Amino acid sequence: MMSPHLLVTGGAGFIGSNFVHHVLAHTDARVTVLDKLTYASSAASLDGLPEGRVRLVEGDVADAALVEELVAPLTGEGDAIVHYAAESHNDNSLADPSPFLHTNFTGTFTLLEAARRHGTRYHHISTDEVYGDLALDDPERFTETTAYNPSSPYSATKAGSDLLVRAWVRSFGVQATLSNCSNNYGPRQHVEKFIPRQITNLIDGIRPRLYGMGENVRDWIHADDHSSAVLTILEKGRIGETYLIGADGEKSNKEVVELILQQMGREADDFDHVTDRPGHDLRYAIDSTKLRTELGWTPSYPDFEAGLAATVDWYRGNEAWWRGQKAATEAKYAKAGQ
Ligand code: NAD
Ligand code: TDX
Repeated sequence: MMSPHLLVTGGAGFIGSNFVHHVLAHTDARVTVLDKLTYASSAASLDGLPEGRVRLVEGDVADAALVEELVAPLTGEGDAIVHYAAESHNDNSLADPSPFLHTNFTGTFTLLEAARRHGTRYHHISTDEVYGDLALDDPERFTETTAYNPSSPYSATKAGSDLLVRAWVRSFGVQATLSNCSNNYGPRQHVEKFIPRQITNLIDGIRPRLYGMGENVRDWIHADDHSSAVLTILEKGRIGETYLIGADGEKSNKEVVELILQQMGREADDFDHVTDRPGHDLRYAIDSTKLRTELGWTPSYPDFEAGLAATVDWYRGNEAWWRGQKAATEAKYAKAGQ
């Protein structure tokens, strides 16, 4: 029997590349990565993978002819599309929403149409941001039945793409599953994102930047745990179902900055408050009971502080990976007073 063949979109980005590493280490699947190689990508994130089992195709998920060419051969047992590609940064979506509509919405539509034509198994990667935000003292967390209520252009386009998937399952019988995950951290995350920005700022002697008062809460999960959850859903998930992925990692932004400062040998109050993000979601929190009880998944990084320390070490040891993106990223933030 041929080994399964996965088409991983966005596989040169932070979480997609983590998934490619995970799949190659834990299965015998072959992987084709479809990635536009935008500013957020790094082909170097795919370095060191076994020759002959992974192929990188540079292209756009909204390019119907290219998508057709890549999806048509996925006819074997276990073959699937795993759709990570997206414009992923909220701050960018506030500056210019247009690429978010193109990639997140039209790109998903293009992949779904190909999956429909060929009967291809499809897994859709999404975010907890589609549910909007929670009050700090809300005892409830997000579940699979929480109503959609996105706040930013980014989360609105992700919500729209999720709804397309649900409609294509119901109306056309597309063999799809969905997952909505909380905030990821770990190696190879772009320096525009919160944790790598603060770590690399400190390496450069710049004080960390907290939006507003820093009270906003994010529910952190290591990217490796996100990947193991997605593989579990691909292997055991029920078609048409949504699974929430989270590792009980709620922390305020201020707590995270204080931890990074401590781990990097600085005073815990050595940070600055800067202009808040417009429409800034207050709190995200995931209840992942369904994934754990139905599919038997558990996270391997229950200790956020240990995972964060390993992430700090990774950025210290891999400056060549991020240095090229740092100045332009900070110049963009400086314009926004952040
Ligand atoms: P990222 O920005 O690091 O990577 C996105 C990748 O998609 C890049 O390699 C980019 O080149 C590629 N891409 C962008 N537009 C494309 C297009 N039109 N065609 C083909 N490729 C294109 O993002 P990430 O943080 O790795 O997020 C990956 C997925 O996970 C996204 O769908 C995001 O919504 C979801 N997600 C992210 C988080 C998080 O904390 N980062 C949490 C939950 C869900
Ligand atoms: O310099 C900063 N200071 C700061 O206080 C930056 C860059 C961010 N923040 C805050 C904003 C958020 O409350 O930190 C928190 C995390 O910010 P981001 O890293 O931009 O992530 P977030 O907006 O929460 O979205 C992330 O998680 C969900 C991903 O970027 C999304 O792709 C994913 O869907």
